[in-house]
Amino acid sequence: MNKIALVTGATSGIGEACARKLAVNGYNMIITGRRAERLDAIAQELSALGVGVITLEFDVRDREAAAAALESLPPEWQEIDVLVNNAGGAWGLEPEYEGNYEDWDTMIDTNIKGLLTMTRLIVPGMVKRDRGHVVNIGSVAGDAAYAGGNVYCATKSAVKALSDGLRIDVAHTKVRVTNIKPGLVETNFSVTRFHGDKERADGVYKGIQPLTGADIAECVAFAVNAPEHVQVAELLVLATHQASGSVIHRS
Ligand code: NDP
Ligand code: 8X3
Repeated sequence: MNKIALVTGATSGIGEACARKLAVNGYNMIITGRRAERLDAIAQELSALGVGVITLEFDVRDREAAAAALESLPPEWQEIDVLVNNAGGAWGLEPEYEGNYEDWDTMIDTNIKGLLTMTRLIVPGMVKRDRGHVVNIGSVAGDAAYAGGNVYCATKSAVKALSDGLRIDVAHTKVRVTNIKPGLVETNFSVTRFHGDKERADGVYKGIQPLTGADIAECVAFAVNAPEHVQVAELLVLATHQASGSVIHRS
């Protein structure tokens, strides 16, 4: 059987692109998200590439649902080789002192606790088999805060800390841990951040050529396909006219 990769948040953007890229690379794919119809459509497309595909519909914030979904996998699919912890997003861009409690909970529960849950459920098997790769989708936002980024930036700083911590905890094994830190990627990210305001979301990518989900998937594939003795610990990937989370040159 081919190697198996599981991508969380594979229904859109970076996760969808990673699922496509890993399938092209011959991985049997487990794709997850909350939207069953998107999962089904993407599964059809990936199956046409000749790989096996299983869809799991669950919310990463629901630990029991995540555990049950993984337990539902056929035994030969439970030996996951690559986990891409991608599900997440930003909700709101208000100053910290005016932030929305619900948005804060959503970001912390999804970007930090959801990622931790998936890691806790899947990495023990990797350690036992002495092989595997965890790719966390962090962000340039985790390197330094920017205006209104406060809690989102904190969650992505947490992804860095959790990636570094896990890398230490599995250093005695052949399990590898990579934190990919993208800059501006045009996906549904900003629509989510602005609670569905598409016009405001489009403004984020005005005057600059942003990255695409496919660009980030290339980086994920680079890390995953590196020789076994090579651990790509971190990759910061920015649009060419972006210098940091807050320095963006627009024409
Ligand atoms: P999208 O909004 O396009 O995709 C987000 C994905 O996350 C969707 O597939 C969504 O699936 C899934 N998701 C969100 N919440 C949950 C949840 N509670 N349970 C399960 N799945 C969930 O945005 P991106 O592709 O841009 O974002 C993917 C990751 O990349 C995020 O972690 C984001 O922080 C990070 N990132 C994005 C950047 C950007 O500029 N776009 C830059 C740096 C990092 P569904 O709705 O079906 O559940
Ligand atoms: C997404 C990139 O700079 O919009 O994490 O926060 S940024």
